[in-house]
Amino acid sequence: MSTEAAMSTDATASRGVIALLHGPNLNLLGDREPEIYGTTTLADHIATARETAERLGFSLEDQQSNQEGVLVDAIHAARGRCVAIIINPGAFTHYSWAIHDALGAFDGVVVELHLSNPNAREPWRHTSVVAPVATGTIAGFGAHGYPLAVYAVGRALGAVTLGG
Ligand code: CA2
Repeated sequence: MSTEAAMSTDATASRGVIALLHGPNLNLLGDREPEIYGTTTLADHIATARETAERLGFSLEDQQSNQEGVLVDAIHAARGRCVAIIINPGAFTHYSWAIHDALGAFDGVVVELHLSNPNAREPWRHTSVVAPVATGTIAGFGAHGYPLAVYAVGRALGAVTLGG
C-alpha cells in the first residue's frame, strides 16, 4: 500500500490556514543550481503544497522574501490567524536569531523545510537556529518535501492518521 493510501483524512472540515514562507534566493528556483535544488519553480512547489493542503481541509497562504524583516513580519501576522507555518528560511536558517525569536512567539505548528539536506553539505550549513523552535524538520527530499511538510502539519493537528 502506498503511504498516501495508508493515510486517512477528513477533508470536509475547515482546518485553518497554513502559512508557507520562503526566504532569500528561493525565488530563483528552477533557474539556477538545478543539480542541488532541482528544476521545479517556486510557483510549482507552492501549487503542490496548496493542492495537498486543500485535500486535507486546510487553506494555504504563501510569501517569499529576500528581506529578513519581511519574514519576521509575516510570522507575526500568522499569530492567532494561522494554525501552522511551513518555512524554508533559505540561508537565514543558519544565522537569523530574529526569525528564531519570531517563530518562538508563534503558538501553532512550525515545520522547517529544506529542499537539500544541509547536514550533508558545507559545515556552515550544519547549524540551524530555526530547528530549536520548530516542531520538526523535513530536509533532503527535494520537491517531495512540500507534500510531506503539509502531511506533517496534518499529523500534528490530528487531521491525518498514519497507518490506516
Ligand atoms: O536546501 C534548502 O532548501 C536551503 O534552505 C536552500 C538555501 C540554503 O542556503 C540552505 O542551506 C538550504 C539556499 C536557497 C538558494 O536558492 C537558490 C535557488 C536557485 C539558485 C540559487 C539559489
